[in-house]
Amino acid sequence: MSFDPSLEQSDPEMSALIRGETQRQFDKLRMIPSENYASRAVQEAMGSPLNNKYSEGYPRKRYYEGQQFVDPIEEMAQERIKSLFGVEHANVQPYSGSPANLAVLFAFCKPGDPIMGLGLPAGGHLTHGWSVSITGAYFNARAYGVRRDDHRIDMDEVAKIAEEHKPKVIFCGGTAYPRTWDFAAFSAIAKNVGAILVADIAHISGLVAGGAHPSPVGHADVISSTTHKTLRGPRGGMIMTRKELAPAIDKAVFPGLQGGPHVSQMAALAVAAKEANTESFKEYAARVVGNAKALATALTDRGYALVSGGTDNHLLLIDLTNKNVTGKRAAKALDLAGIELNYNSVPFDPRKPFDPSGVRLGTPAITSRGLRPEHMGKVAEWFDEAVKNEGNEAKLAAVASDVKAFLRDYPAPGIAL
Ligand code: DSN
Repeated sequence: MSFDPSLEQSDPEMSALIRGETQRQFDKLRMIPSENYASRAVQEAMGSPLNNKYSEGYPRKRYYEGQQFVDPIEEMAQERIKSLFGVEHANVQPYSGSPANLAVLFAFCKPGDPIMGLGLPAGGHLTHGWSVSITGAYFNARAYGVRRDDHRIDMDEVAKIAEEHKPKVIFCGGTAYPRTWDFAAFSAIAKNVGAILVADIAHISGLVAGGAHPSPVGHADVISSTTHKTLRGPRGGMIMTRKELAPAIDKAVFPGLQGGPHVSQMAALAVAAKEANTESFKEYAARVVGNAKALATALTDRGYALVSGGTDNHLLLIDLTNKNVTGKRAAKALDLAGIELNYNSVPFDPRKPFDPSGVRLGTPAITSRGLRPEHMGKVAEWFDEAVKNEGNEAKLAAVASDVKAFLRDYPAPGIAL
């Protein structure tokens, strides 16, 4: 063995697991709406000796020496994110979306302060004040929901709760809301009650960057996000804001919540932001939405009940009650059939979250492989075959083999086999 063996030489067991996962990502229709394929360039930036460096502080104000290359790396990530989204300030240090949201709360609230967010069962995120999260345990959170008839956020209800609860922070954004966010309406409500409006665009940041979803810039006081979903960057988080709120955000991230930033993650984010600031990324973002809409139509034609009746963005939420299968059983059957998604609660779900009525799926990853709206009829057909044949392992394996054969012609970014 050489002084510095490869992973394959040093740890063949782990190497085999990583190879297996890489092949799995190539062979399947990956339709978890929060997942994607990061490019080879993004992955190269993540897997480098940047991993070895500690850099507490911010560029030009560090607590450790040896920042000759790290400072320009972080500055490059900040500048590229600012230019991509058109914001005054970007903090690129949050380890992911959950710490980003906790940092925002730490910046503007004291423990016990009132906050508001979309409830988890209606498609919100845990970190917007749901009871089992630290954000629900340490703050006095109230949730708004969606209407029973059309599954859209009822802005009158948001305004009413805001007036009663007087939140310091209002979150908008979610993980299973298939419709456009009305950032201007949220901003008016937040201003009326003196709240900080936080737009968590984790799911849609690539769509916002690519112009396929309205931007919260100019409406939200703070914008939080992950960087690995539709944006196709590294696993990570970021917070964008105006100049006057920047010191509070920066102080809350470091030293408030985190120690040394992950330098590889910041470098990879800079690479992803460069990739996203292109015409081809704009086309990608538009195609993500076009594919989701085409898939929604194809599934509706096959009798599937889409929450809210369709989608405006990258994701679909399906209530499977009329198909006599639970979300969990369907998700497991679909996985065996080569279609990877997740079971998910639907609004007003009578079932428990661990075995809910719905499934959630989306088009960011399959669009990264070059699938187009004309392919969505086929995807819906495979989806339907899998759901109808839940429990029939031979049939599900046959679908998986068709899916795998089809995908051979569609290269996956960042995957070399
Ligand atoms: N896990 C993410 C999602 O799937 O939406 C949210 O944090």
